[in-house]
Amino acid sequence: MASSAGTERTVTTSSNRPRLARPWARTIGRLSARQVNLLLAVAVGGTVVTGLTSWAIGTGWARWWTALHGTFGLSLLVLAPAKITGSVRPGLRRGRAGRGLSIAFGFVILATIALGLAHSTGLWTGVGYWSSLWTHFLLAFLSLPLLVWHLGSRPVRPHRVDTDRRLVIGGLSALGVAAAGVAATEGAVRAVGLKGADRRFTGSHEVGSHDPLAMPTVSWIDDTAPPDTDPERWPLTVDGTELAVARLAQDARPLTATLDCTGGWWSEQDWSVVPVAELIAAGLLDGTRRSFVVTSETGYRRVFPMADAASTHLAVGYGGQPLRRGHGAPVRLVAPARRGPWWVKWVVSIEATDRPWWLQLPFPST
Ligand SMILES: Nc1nc2c(c(=O)[nH]1)N[C@H]1C(S)=C(S)[C@@H](COP(=O)(O)O)O[C@H]1N2
Ligand SMILES: [Mo]
Repeated sequence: MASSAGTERTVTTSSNRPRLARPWARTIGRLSARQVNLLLAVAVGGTVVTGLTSWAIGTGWARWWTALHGTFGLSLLVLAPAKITGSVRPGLRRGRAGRGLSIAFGFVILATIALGLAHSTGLWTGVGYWSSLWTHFLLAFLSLPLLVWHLGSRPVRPHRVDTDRRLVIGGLSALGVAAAGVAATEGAVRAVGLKGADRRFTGSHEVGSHDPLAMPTVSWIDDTAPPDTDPERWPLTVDGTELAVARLAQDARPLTATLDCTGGWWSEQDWSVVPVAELIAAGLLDGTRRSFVVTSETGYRRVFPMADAASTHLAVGYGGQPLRRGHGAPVRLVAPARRGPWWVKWVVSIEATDRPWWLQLPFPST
């Protein structure tokens, strides 16, 4: 405890640094090193929860989760100076074991935040597969084992004295400053007319709308297009009954819908579709069951609540042309209210099931 009081003083009265002028900085400066760590832990947890949620949501609510995610993320930056004076510098001076890895951990976090800002402002959206948002996610994912190691190598038991008024006020100040930072960044992006200005409510950038050739093709982790996509011989079944792609193509009608990839881009196309509900009406799919599961030729699959039958579609083309292989030819899913991972490509089967849709990984594992 004595050491934390000492480090706390370092922050506010260190002679060779100007006194922190703004009140919010003072409330953060008054925190002990242990309290800064506690707030950082809360902020990291907040970024993970809000980040994954904003990713999973395909509706207007995503906007709030994205804003909250930015706020938690920036609060890490707001707390960073206090972290550096309170524990990084003293730790380095003492020559703590494993400090190399700790420094690397710090840089991974900073790079993650930088990529998040690059994506949201549109200053840099990445190169092909390595979109700034996807790289942001990969680094965040990489930082989690580093975080576990970092915490494990510095075991500190929480003390009740840490949770006082200063902690609450300091934490709220950090979040408040971060929220103002998010709002200011958004405002600046709009004022300057950066690419980030026309992002969708999910935070994604527009790419190749109404131009199928310009729309990216994206596979989740390691899935790749099946070698043979001959529509004549495509083995599509609905509840076990074969359904010819030609028949789908005959019944298809236009639907304008937006594919919004979790990699950070969206694209609107005029799809040619048959709603899953129509398969129920035709007596092919058992609509009385709880859910339906859509499986790709590659084994990739998603379970949908049966209530989604009207808003989920089998697509055979876009922009008046058949689908390209990379875009899921000859049959893919179009699920306008859901994010990219639900738009199963190379669909070979749709089956009714009583398995609840929420009993699956939130994101596909392959
Ligand atoms: N079989 C299969 N379907 C898939 C995927 C995949 O990896 N395998 N990726 C999903 C993701 S994450 C997105 S964003 C869209 C991308 O569709 P596109 O390649 O036509 O742009 O397909 C979805 N459907
Ligand atoms: Mo995606």
